[in-house]
Amino acid sequence: MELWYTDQHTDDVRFSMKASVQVASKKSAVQQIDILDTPAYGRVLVLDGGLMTTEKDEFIYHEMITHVPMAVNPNVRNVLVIGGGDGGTVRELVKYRKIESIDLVEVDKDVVLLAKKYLPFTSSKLKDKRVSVWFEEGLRYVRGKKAEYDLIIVDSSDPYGPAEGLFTREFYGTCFKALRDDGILINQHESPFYHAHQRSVRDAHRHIAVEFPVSTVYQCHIPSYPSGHWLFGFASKKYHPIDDLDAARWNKLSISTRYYNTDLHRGAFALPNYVKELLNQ
Ligand code: SPD
Repeated sequence: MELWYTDQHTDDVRFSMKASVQVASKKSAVQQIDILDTPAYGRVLVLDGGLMTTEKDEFIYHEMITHVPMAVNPNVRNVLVIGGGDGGTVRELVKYRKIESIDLVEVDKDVVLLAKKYLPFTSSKLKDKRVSVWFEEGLRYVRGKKAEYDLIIVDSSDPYGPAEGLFTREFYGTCFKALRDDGILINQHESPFYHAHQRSVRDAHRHIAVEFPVSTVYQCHIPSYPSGHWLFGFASKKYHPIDDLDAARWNKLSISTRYYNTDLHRGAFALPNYVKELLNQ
């Protein structure tokens, strides 16, 4: 008998991958966590039935959420990652010697524990001495922080269930206060493609644009995510994502990446018309 995992992308669209074995299954205090081995996508992490990350294409997501802001602001020293308990974003951040501290705030301790055990490459740098892991709700953690961070990365799950509060105007306002004067906020911004997700994309963009003087989105292709067309939000108090990109300086760092490069950085901000219309509605 064959085992298949299906991610429900919309009421009318499903995405299935064959699985060879269910490696872990746990009902945590926050959500149902499953880890499966699949021939096509390697080991995959599933939260409450929804696909979060796969060994095959996680590099695209984690490189794009990290290196875009790091190539724009050379002075990043203190970083806050909200969500991201699998460790993929931290793995990319620790490539920068200038970063002094990374606070990872993950609501579900079991995600971190299971990632350490079953996703060894993705979670490999959670033990870096610059990393502190806090098990708390992101919104609660960031409330009351004032000008502490140069970069906040919101590496959340989808905008319902445990991550709902991370797509609200209140949350973006607290992030603005927690950032220094040249701070950057990056958030995973969902897919603009299916009608079912467009409202959350538009609302998130609208809420962020109220708080930050610079606010736009950039895109990449993540095959295992709904429609494959994925957006990230780039919001900043000062830096423009392309005008302030210093490609020569970033390339001199010789950071090894499989997806991100500085040509792609510029191109990622060139948006299809349907996305521009969605954001401007
Ligand atoms: N629909 C899937 C969206 C998941 C975004 N977050 C993934 C977390 C990987 N660190």
